[in-house]
Amino acid sequence: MLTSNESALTGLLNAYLAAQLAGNRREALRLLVDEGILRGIPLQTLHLDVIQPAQYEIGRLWQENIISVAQEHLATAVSQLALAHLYRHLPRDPPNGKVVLIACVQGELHEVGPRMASDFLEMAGFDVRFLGANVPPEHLARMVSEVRPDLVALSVTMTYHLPALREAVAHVRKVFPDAPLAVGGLAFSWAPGLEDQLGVNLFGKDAREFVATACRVLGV
Ligand code: B12
Repeated sequence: MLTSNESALTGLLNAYLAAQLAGNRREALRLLVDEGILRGIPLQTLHLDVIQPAQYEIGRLWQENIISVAQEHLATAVSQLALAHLYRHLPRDPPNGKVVLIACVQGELHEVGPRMASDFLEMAGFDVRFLGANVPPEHLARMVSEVRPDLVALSVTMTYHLPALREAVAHVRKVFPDAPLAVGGLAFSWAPGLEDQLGVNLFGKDAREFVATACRVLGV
């Protein structure tokens, strides 16, 4: 039996998904703001219980050939706009003085997850440098040596990008041997335990767990 909150959220998720599939950006934003923020739904809930599952559902529809690649692109563009819009409204804890540099490994194009993770880290007071998709390891390392972040976080969705993750880790360790490293993204849910083989720490399965682990590990 769903509680009224759960069924309101399910309704919002379905309406958001419909707006995405129709490519209706105004309606998607209206739903998140008028039916979400203005009704007191926390931003974190809109991210993790509306936008993220909607993106996963888009993936399922695409995999099953119910929607085309073009429709997936249209839908993802709606979520990118939604994240940009919600960014202005993020409640932020006071700065905690810790810098996190977060990037997708080379070849990895799935950037919505680490982008959402960046927003969650900012809400918790971290100073975040988000590099987005497909970051070549040598350029990642160069920025790491310039910025000297408190945490380097790498996102991997496709398991075939795990060699690129190894490369990225090796490059970062060359310039900053003690850099704390966080890894995450769907690749790890498809290959559990992999982080141990890579000698890196997994920081959680979603943005909320990531923030909790980052706070614990960095003593915030
Ligand atoms: C949008 C999308 C794309 C877009 C990405 C656009 C963009 N700008 O990001 C494009 C079109 C580029 C794309 C391409 C491909 N995709 Co794609 N894509 C998706 C889709 C539908 C949504 C991804 C998304 O937005 N997720 C929402 C975010 C919020 O969730 P998330 O990424 O899991 O992130 C959360 C956590 O994982 C975690 N997290 C993420 N990063 C990190 C990092 C750290 C350190 C930590 C601690 C946590 C963490 O926190 C995040 C927030 O809570 C997924 C479906 C799915 N199930 O994810 C398929 C999916 C991932 N794609 C898939 C495939 C197959 C591909 C392609 C190979 C397709 C092709 N034949 O070309 C290519 C590969 C591209 C590449 N080189 O990387 C498959 C993968 C299947 C598999 N088992 O391997 C999926 C699952 C679709 C499906 N069901 O078949 N894709």
